[in-house]
Amino acid sequence: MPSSYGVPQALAGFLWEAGEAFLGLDITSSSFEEADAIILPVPYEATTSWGRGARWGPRGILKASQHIELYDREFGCEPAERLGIHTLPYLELPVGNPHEAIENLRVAYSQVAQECGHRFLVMLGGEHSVTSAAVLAQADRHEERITVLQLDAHADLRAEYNGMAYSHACVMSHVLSRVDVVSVGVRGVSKGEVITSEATKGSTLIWARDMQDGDKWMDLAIEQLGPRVYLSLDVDYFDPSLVPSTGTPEPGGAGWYETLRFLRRVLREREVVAVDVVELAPIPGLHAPDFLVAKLVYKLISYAFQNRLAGGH
Ligand SMILES: [Mn+2]
Repeated sequence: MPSSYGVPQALAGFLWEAGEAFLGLDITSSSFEEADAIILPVPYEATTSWGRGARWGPRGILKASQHIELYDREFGCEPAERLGIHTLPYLELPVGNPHEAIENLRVAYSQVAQECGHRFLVMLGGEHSVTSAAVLAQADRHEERITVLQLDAHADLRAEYNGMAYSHACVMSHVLSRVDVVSVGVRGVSKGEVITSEATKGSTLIWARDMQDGDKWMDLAIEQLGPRVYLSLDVDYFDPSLVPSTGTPEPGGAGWYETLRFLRRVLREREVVAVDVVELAPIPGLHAPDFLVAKLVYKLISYAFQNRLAGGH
């Protein structure tokens, strides 16, 4: 019997809501079983502290993605034509108890990752707390310690925030015992977080200010990465002139091209086990940020298969 919305039988026990396909790709052109990349949209939001709307991030990204030119000058081809990309429906989590929701996601994500095997898994949030569920699930799947590369204006190293341990502001403090964390683009942190980072061997902060003087920050960041990397991209990493659509915007963020150069290197020089893109809170009528994030997801998938795309076969 086909499961709800065509998800594989092993995933049928979770709560799915009808979604839409990344890039508007025909679902038959990229089935779950045959796809090279799997997109998991998780429209979860419960603990954002200021601006709200991250719940609408996955929908904003998927809608904007339908307007992307599929041709990519960097590879001289249409990556979407050469790679199978499958989008799962929206994964719904219980709201009300953040701990329960994130635990629920950890179980669901583990199962999705299991079904994905070595294919490229991209989770679309939702608020940043979804990352801790994915990171813990990935840490369980790998014997060697993995590194989380977090692109984010914030360090997310608080033990708790507004009385909540499972807040979006605490993501990295939860996983630091299991993984190393390299945060890039940091510019809005508490004194306590700086002290925590400096006292923790597996924690590195690359400050946004230091990214203004050429690309040497990229070498520093990549040197800190172990062989296996989980990449988490909080869109507030970008300058708010590019992406104002996020709950806690900070001035002085990163631009487009240096980010692409960096990500292409990371996906070439390390094994990236999975990625997420979180905290986009679309502003009605303002399409540019949604489009930027959608295009970034397309770039990430293309970079994950850059050898195949550059090889021309
Ligand atoms: Mn952030």
